[in-house]
Amino acid sequence: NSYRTVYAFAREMHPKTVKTDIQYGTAGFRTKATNLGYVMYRMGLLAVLRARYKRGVIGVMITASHNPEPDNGVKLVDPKGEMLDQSWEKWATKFANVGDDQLEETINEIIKEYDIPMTDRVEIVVGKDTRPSSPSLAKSVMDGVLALAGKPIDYGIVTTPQLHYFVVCKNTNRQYGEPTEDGYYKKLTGAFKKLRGETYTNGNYKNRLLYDGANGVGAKKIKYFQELLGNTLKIEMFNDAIIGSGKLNYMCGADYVKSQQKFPTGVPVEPNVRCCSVDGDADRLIYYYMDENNGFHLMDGDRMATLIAGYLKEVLEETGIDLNLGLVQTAYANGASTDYIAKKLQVPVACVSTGVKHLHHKALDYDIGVYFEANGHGTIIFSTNAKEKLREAAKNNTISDERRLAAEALLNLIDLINETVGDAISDMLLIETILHAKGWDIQQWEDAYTDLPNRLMKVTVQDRNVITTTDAERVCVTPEGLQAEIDSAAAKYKKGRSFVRPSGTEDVVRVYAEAATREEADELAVEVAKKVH
Ligand code: 16G
Ligand code: ZN
Repeated sequence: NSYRTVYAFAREMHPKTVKTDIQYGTAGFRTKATNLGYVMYRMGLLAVLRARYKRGVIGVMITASHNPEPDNGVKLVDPKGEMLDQSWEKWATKFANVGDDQLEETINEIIKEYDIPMTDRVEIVVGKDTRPSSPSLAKSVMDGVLALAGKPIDYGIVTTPQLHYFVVCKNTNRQYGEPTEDGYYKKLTGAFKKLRGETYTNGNYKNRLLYDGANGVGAKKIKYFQELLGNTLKIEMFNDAIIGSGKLNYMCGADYVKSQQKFPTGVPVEPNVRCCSVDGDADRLIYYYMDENNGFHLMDGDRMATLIAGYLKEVLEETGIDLNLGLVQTAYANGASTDYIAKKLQVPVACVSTGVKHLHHKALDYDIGVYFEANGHGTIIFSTNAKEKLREAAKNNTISDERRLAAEALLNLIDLINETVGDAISDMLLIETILHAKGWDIQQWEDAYTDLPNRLMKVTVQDRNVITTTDAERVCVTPEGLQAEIDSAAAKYKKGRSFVRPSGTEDVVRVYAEAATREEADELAVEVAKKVH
């Protein structure tokens, strides 16, 4: 076998311009957009190989999420809608870093290792965010797909979760939904309207929400929801600057609000009014409000997780069906949220390493698996067993109306949820549904528990990989002795907890600390950061 065209294309149109190696990290490749042309071409090649190996449709998403506008990135989506399997990440890294003249050889190597049939005419779905660099990078991906005789399907500008949804629709023969933007909007808004019923407000819940689109794709796509939902939910959108303005994620968006713990620019401050922000590819969501004293209140991924898990538990009990429900968090979850979930809600909690793929994987262990990172990325997945039992119950005339209706409500919730990956807009509709059902305003939601003050710091070291961890990143293994020092530092503070881990996306070590007071959390973080140096 020879893949001459692959080399010719590479040499003439997508030559490798960067000498230093890059690594397929937690969320794929991510760097300055100007350094990514050849990487995209090669990911097009790899997508075709993966699709032929899996005998399914593979997705390629071009985005750098919450990062600044001049950055870009790429991630591959597997047939079930999950992130590229970890066992292939090394191939992605290899494909990105070999010389142009080694591409043929590398392709032959992977074909041989996996015995990949090279005849199938596979489809590769390609999506991109609103970055000015994205169109030309998408073209590079599609050139790679064509070089190996795959069929690229260009979805244009879409959110990351929309792309995951298209991949799953195509691979399940449309059982999951229609693989079109329209199909996606209709599925979500249809379920939302059924759940809301005839009364748009309820108790303290008002159907008005301020929405920060981060000047990105989340702003473009919310318009379809505004139109389809009308007065059911009045979404007032802000931060929809034109493409190329440089304002993407700038002082707004979910990452800014969560990490700066600040109200975004561009959204009017109205005391006690519910607001939310999405990030640059609309897979993260954060809620917040400003009180009448200009105090800022943040409702992060942990808050959403607890609200959702608590509500699902209630509805599940009403159905009378025995299904196991669990919640998955990371070490960054606020200790107060973990306490509340485990002790008050009595829902089992698991802790895994940072990164969506780890959370998603663990959530598959439950019939109903809720997962959220504190940064606002999360979703809920339902097992086939859960879906079957709920469908049976919804049709069963021998059980009480209450039980039947509860099963129906859960089925509608499943339709509202994007099970493939965290989806800011779908999560937002879910939160709105729950607050509406409970008749709660945002303050009542906040009343569940009080966050422990916490502090996140970055430390730059010569080699961040000297730090290794275990037990879902909560325990530091090397350098030897560091964990003991962290333990003794944390023990000095009331409710003190701290951990360190090498970042998967930046060349830094991250330090997290929480304690009973703001001052103590800050002190603990600084103390641990000094030990890392
Ligand atoms: C990536 C992850 C995100 C994680 C973050 C941590 C995906 C799709 N995204 O953005 O889940 O929270 O990395 O970054 O997995 P860090 O390793 O630099 O702290
Ligand atoms: Zn994102």
